[in-house]
Amino acid sequence: MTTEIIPTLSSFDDDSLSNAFAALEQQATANAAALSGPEAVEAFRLEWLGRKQGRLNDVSSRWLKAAPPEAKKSLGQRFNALKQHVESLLEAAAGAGPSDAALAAEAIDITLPGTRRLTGAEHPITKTLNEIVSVFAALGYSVGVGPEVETDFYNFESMNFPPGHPARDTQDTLVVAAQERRSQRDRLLLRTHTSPVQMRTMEQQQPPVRIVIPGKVHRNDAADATHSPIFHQVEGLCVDTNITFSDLKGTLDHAMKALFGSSVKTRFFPSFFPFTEPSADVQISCIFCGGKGCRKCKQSGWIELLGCGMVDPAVFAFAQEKQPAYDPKKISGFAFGMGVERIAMMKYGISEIGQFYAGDMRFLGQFA
Ligand code: 2NM
Repeated sequence: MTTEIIPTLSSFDDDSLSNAFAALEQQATANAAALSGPEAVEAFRLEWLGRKQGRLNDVSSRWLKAAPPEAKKSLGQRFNALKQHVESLLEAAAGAGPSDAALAAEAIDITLPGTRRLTGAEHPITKTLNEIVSVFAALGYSVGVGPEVETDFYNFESMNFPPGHPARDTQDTLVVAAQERRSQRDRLLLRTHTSPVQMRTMEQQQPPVRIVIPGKVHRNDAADATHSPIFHQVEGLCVDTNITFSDLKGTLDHAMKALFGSSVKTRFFPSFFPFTEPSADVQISCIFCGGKGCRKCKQSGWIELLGCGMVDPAVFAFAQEKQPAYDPKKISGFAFGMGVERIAMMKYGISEIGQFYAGDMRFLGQFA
């Protein structure tokens, strides 16, 4: 848009006024023709009709004031004609925007009810995982995380799974392809448990250690009602001087009461895990029948829920390679591991593990 100011008028005869006003009209017409978009139209309005700096204001204050009395009437008429012309230009330019029909189509009917936004909720697996973690956090445990793609060393070797152990077989483990060039210990796989994070933690941190590791794990299992190749675990590790099996029993008994209710009982059965010695399976009194015997507990009154044991000195020996303080003659520890899906299924009475991953809002909405 041009920014020429209004010229000074020296003579006020009819010809001079005609020429001066014709020039302004021509300018306004040319300006208006070049307008595109609502901002340009508004700038045009300000430039010509603005109350303080508009050109018409200038004409009125400078020409009209300077005019001799006999020229004022003629000048005023021309001024009004010019103003009308500019206003009609403005109207035409503004009208070139969206049509009334287009505006109506875009309009919002504010009398209609609003669109309700769904409130998000924790997934039942996340919720259960957080509950388990909170129970241990309250006992002073910290939370560790680590990679889901692990090396054979951290996932198996350092956990005392000897070469040839069936768990190392690709029948049970999902491995990363094309790694023939790597040594056995550096080969990558999808972690089958969160225990490697405990070894990584011990390498970084001297005892005492109290840590829980929640996370996703992978097994080369066929999916069925209670198995999924991807599931979640919470594992825990406690290392200090004079940690005993009684500490393990007391800790897990407390944790099960905190998770399932204070009337729940626990019992420990001898078991085997490569990374613990002695090892135990933990059962809780059936939360459905209170221990009397029902279909859920196969009439036994007990339900098996997790594995645990005293950390094997062979595991500490691997930690000692980086942290000499993990001397099995000076320290001891216990470890445990539980499946989050299994606990969530028990807590909420879910019979198909696949429900957790199907993304069906009718299922998930029940946990909101
Ligand atoms: C289980 C059962 C028993 C376990 C052992 C360790 C570590 F790192 F200390 F060796 N982490 N987790 C463990 C022991 C896990 O899960 C069923």
